[in-house]
Amino acid sequence: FVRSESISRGDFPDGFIFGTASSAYQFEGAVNEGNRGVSIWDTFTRLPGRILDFSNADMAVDQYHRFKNDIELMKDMGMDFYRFSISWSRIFPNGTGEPSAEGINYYNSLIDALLEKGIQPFVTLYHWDLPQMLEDQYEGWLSTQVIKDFEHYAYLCFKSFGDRVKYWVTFNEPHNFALHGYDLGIQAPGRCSILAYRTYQQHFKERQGGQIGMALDAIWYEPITDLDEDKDAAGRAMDFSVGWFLDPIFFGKYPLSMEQLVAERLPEITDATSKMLVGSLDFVGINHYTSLYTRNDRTRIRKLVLQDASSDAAVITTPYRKGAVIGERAASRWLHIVPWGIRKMVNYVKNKYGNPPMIITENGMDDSNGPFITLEKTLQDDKRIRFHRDYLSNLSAAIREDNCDVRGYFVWSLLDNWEWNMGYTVRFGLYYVDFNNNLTRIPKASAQWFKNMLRLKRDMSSDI
Ligand code: PNW
Repeated sequence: FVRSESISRGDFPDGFIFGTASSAYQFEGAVNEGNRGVSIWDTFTRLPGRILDFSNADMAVDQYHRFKNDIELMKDMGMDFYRFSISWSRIFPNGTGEPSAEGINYYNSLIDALLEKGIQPFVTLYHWDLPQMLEDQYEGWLSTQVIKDFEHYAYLCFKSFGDRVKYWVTFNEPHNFALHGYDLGIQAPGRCSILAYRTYQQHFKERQGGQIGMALDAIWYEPITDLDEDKDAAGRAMDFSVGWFLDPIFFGKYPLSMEQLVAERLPEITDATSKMLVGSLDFVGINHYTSLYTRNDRTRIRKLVLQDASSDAAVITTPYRKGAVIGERAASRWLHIVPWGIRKMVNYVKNKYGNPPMIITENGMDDSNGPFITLEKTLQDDKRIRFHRDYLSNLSAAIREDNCDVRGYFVWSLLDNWEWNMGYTVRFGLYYVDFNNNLTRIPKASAQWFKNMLRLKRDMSSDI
């Protein structure tokens, strides 16, 4: 794989955008302020034993009150964009009906403060925090009723913020929240809505000129051997994660392997729906962190034992091959550092879907937060610097050598924050947050690294 000692902004095309990413529930806090309604994550975090450290995000990193300060941090690093999500329950406390002026005001202030500092907003409409009311009324995403409510909410966001927001992500990781929320039940209670895209197209596109995509969680599945059966297996693993959402949007139907293996559970795509679907995306958002080896599950052993959705594809995934691990681990068990995977990932999307515009909507790694880890060590995060240097080198090669149409890159995340089931136990930030001392933000070495790397234009790169 490619490895460059000195990667910089200059290694990317003109106009390539850099930013950091976040989500409302993980960052905002202030859950009882501003007329915000209850979301399914407020409820879920109260259930016993679901979150490793028994925490919730009532406070999180309090960005609701501190966004001006946080914008300074982005500005200081030289970031072009900020990806955040809107909390549906701030806009519609009951999920639907009358919008809340306070909620709209909050996001207006955030967006205006960003623009004032020259940072563009990149906005996710749904990052997992469904209004609780919709879950109670009709089981949320299990009901087609949610499509109308989501459209209503999306319409209001386009109308209120679309004069200033030119990039929209409809869903963050539909694959993830469908499986974890509704199949495995380990995350708060999938399906997808094209109506939001068509609504935008019909009412706002011409006037506002923005772009809409989805952000897919995309693990790269590498065949564990050269055998055809393992290559096919890796193909199925890709179908059941990325293809599940992109095939309908690009080809108007589910991947063949899904039609063959889970026909009885696939919603029907009528000709009319298929027509609505095709072309309902301006860019493909890719949340990419890691890669796994994949082999054919010849005996369908997983199906016998587990009977979960991930066994449907008849694949076995593993970070190990002949005793060697695919890449060094970050703090999270699922996150192995595999820089070449990002290059294969964007080449896969290029080859299968005709090189659509792609944006890396998340990439990053966490360090752990154990009792023996000193602050000094956490702040000197050389591992994270290597991580971004190596992933960015491979991404740059994919753009320059393989002609992949990748247009931007967002780091997960600006700050350490509340990491879902892991609570506050892992830290993904370029900035350290002191949870014991007024949520003070302290730059890690990686923040300084990004600052240098974003300053340098082509041919100015020196050793970083
Ligand atoms: C993302 N994987 O989830 C979410 O969008 C963020 O909210 C979250 O904080 C971040 O990643 C870090 O976990 C993912 O297994 C979870 O490859 C798992 C994977 C990818 C993304």
